[in-house]
Amino acid sequence: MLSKGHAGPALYSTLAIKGYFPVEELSTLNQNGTRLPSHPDRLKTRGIDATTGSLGQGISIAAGMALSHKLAGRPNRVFCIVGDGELNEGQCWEAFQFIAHHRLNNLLVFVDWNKQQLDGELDEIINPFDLEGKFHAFGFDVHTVKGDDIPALQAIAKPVLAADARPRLVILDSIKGQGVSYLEQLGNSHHLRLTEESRKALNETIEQLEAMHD
Ligand SMILES: Cc1ncc(C[n+]2csc(CCOP(=O)(O)OP(=O)(O)O)c2C)c(N)n1
Ligand SMILES: [Mg+2]
Repeated sequence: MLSKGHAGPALYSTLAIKGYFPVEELSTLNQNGTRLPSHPDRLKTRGIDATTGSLGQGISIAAGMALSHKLAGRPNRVFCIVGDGELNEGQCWEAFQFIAHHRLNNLLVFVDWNKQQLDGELDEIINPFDLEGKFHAFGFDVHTVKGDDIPALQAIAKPVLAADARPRLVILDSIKGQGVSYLEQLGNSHHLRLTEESRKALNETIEQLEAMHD
């Protein structure tokens, strides 16, 4: 569940690699008639469980799914990614309280703590203060890891928790645009205007990545 629905393209790439649709279809992103609109739409795309993009709603849907699995005695697990700017939505905190209250430990929440949101630094817009402390106070078993530390993430995500365990939440200490030095260095890369300079920098990164995977 991608609660920060504006990151749809990242989810589409993963779904394509997993075989939900052809990789070639990724280039239709946002075009008229595409099955891949910038924000996920469950009626358009195979593998998308919920329509998201209105921030705060995805985590609430994830909580409902997890409760439904639990009530029905199903072993299914739910994974949900929430943005750190998304946490400005009060709805998120209602959902977190609900998740903790119902011990929905079949739901694993990831917070993409990239310290930035749409139009600037988190601290300048609405300071989230001590995220770890807040989630702990809300009843979660909180883990903070580097966003690209795959072995650490697997170690946290794989184990199925005991029925009475506190729900688990992972704060991903991440960098917006990570892996693309041009984007990492931009103050705000939420929207990107394609100029000669940015096009050149992005093409160079794509070539480097392609060379790495050849
Ligand atoms: C309810 C709602 N309010 C505002 C927006 C506009 N909006 C889209 S992305 C975004 C920033 C979200 O920040 P964050 O979750 O940190 O995502 P990041 O920029 O790090 O990808 C905002 C405010 C929205 N999509 N939904
Ligand atoms: Mg952010």
